[in-house]
Amino acid sequence: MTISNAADKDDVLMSVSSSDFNMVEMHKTEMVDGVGRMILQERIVVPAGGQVVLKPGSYHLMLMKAQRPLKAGDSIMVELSFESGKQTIEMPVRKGEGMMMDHSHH
Ligand SMILES: [Cu+2]
Repeated sequence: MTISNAADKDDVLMSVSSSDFNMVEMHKTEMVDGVGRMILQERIVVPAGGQVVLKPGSYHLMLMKAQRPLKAGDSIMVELSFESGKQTIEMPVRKGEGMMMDHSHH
């Protein structure tokens, strides 16, 4: 997922929520001593005229505790709260997408 900011002023993604999940977090994977660690992000800055790419191994959204069983082909709604306003997007559920990582250090 790519978040673009066409404005001439930085925008900030401040929080993310979904009616389909009880817990949604913004993370960034960083290499710490050669090990990929997920760091909780309080906010993600989208620079003026720039973009932020959300993908495995970098910034990503962590959707946890689904409120209903989800399978490939379903879609979920995610609400992004930016400094400039809210935006709701629909995302498809895909199988085997993303990185399998151990969250036990959270
Ligand atoms: Cu994560």
